[in-house]
Amino acid sequence: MKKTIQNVEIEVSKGDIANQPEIEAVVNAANAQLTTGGGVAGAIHSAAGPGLYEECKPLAPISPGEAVITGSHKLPNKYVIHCLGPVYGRDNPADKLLGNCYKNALKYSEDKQVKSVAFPAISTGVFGYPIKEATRISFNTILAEIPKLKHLQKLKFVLFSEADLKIYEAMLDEV
Ligand code: AR6
Repeated sequence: MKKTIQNVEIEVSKGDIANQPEIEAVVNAANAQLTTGGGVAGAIHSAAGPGLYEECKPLAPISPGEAVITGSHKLPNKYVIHCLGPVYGRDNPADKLLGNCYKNALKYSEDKQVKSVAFPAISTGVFGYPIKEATRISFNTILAEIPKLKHLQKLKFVLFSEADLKIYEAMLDEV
């Protein structure tokens, strides 16, 4: 499902964030040490190869809400933007910290004049953020940021399950 908002095409689709060849920058749901792990980070690091962690190492640790940008190594993209989402119930205020992830990721993409970016549902896996609430925060943040971006033409949300996709589709339908 797609919708154009202020000249940026917003797409929600089901898939693997590590397999988005048409996208210039993919976002990683990282851990503080920027090491590989499970979920999104595991998929991104194993597709990118060990060079990604070598590049990440000197940039760690990062705090909840922060982002860093690296090359993509063996991934089919140009950049990886690593965001540390809040652990739900531990890192507060969770809504602000999660919003900061999207905001900082878009700031880095704008700095690099990125035209297309793909986000996973940050914090909604191992970090336990309830998906509906996280979806609302991601949309509110990107809608507030889009008017400030000169280069972005496409923003894609890549969801891993049919259930998560339905929640994102309902949200995109509303905006
Ligand atoms: N592509 C797109 N979405 C995915 C993929 C994939 N390949 N794999 C999982 N998801 P998570 P977090 C979905 O746990 O909650 C890692 O171990 C998943 O279903 O990857 O921010 C890190 O090292 C969920 O909806 O990220 C950290 O320690 C969403 O992506 C920690 O997990 C996020 O799940 C980060 O936890």
